[in-house]
Amino acid sequence: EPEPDPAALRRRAAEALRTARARTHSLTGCVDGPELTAQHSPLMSPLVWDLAHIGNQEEQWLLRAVGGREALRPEIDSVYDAFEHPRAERPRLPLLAPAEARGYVADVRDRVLDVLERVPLSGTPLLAAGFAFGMIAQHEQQHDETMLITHQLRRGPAVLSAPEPPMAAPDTASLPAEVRVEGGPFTMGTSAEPWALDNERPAHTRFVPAYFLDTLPVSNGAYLRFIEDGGYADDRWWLPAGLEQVRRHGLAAPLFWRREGTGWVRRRFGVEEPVPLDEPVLHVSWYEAAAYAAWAGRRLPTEAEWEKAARHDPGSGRSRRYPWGDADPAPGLANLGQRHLRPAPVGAYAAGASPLGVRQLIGDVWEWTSSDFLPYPGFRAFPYREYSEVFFGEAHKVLRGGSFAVDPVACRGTFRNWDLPVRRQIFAGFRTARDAEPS
Ligand code: AVJ
Ligand code: FE
Repeated sequence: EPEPDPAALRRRAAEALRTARARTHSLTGCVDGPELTAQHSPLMSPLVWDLAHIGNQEEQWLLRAVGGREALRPEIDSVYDAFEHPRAERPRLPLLAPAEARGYVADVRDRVLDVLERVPLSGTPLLAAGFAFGMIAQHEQQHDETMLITHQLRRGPAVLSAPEPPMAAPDTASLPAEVRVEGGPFTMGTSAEPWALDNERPAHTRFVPAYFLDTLPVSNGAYLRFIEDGGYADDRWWLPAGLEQVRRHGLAAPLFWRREGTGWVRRRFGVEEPVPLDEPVLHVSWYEAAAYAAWAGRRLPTEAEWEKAARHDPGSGRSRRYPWGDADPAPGLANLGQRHLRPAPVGAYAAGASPLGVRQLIGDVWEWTSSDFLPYPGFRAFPYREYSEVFFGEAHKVLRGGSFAVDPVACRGTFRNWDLPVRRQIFAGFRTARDAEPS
């Protein structure tokens, strides 16, 4: 690969920061002050906390650590430290008011753009290829997805709108339900992707036995058959902790669904609509996904199976950046970046399919995998333990592939997300798998 040209790297970093900020402004500019400081759900922060937290992370990493500049507002570090204050207590913190928070993030950004012009983009791991700038753009975009979740939980009239995603491709009904992925080694993770985060590293060889994977994400229509077959009331499909969640909260359908007459409607960003049967199912917990898979006589894919399907090219034997190859995501390839405020129907984005024909691995809905969030062999926490390392273990399950709500800068074939198995408000669905050979 040619050495990246520093001017091009600077442009790419500035563009990633600019894109993130435009998204942040649109998510915080469409509601008034009281709506920004309100807590719309105890599961979420007030939007104004996310806003200033975005600026504070940028100040700590890009102004202070990278730029070596004097701290702008050191006294607010603790208020915006996610580990010091759980989400439930954030509304009672001495938060910057909306106008102050906007001024603060703008001040930080002005100075950061000056830092970006002056620092070398090589020499240290934080500077190399502009990593710290890419990391902070990804951080802002991750909070933009979090803020979109807050908007989804918020009650009241709609304030967001976007064009509809594309329809399913015409060949959808004739696609095979599943594809066979041959057993064998593949390269998982990356050591080359310049802005890959610590948990995606390093590249290493994994052996995966042959398996079958769904061509498409599980649809609302398919999930409805599980509901109508009494799936939520049947102990056979559930892990004990999943059953406990179902019983305690009286769960009978994905979050945001409501029974109306003989059918179901769902609320999406303040608008109720009949549940679209051909859309990937969304807002199910890992337990619900696993229960559906058990009911279907299948299982969730492991994280390695998901990544092999998304990256391994059987033709060349190489692992690529995305299912369609090494090119960056584009609007015709995947539903990313909040361009649409919903997943596209299953079978859309034929051009973004993998070599084996698996569709919508990237974008639309995060996909639950069966795997715990664990470090790869050779993992090293960088640049801070609190991004990934403190979450490793059995408590968190891995999600892959990104949703319509996440920007391409924070989504790739190696990108790893994680959450608690009870989590339902995130933009998560799933697809299923099965062993190819009897074990
Ligand atoms: C990787 C999405 C689980 O939102 O908790 C944001 C990302 N880390 N600020 C989260 C993150 C620090 C993280 N997830
Ligand atoms: Fe954060």
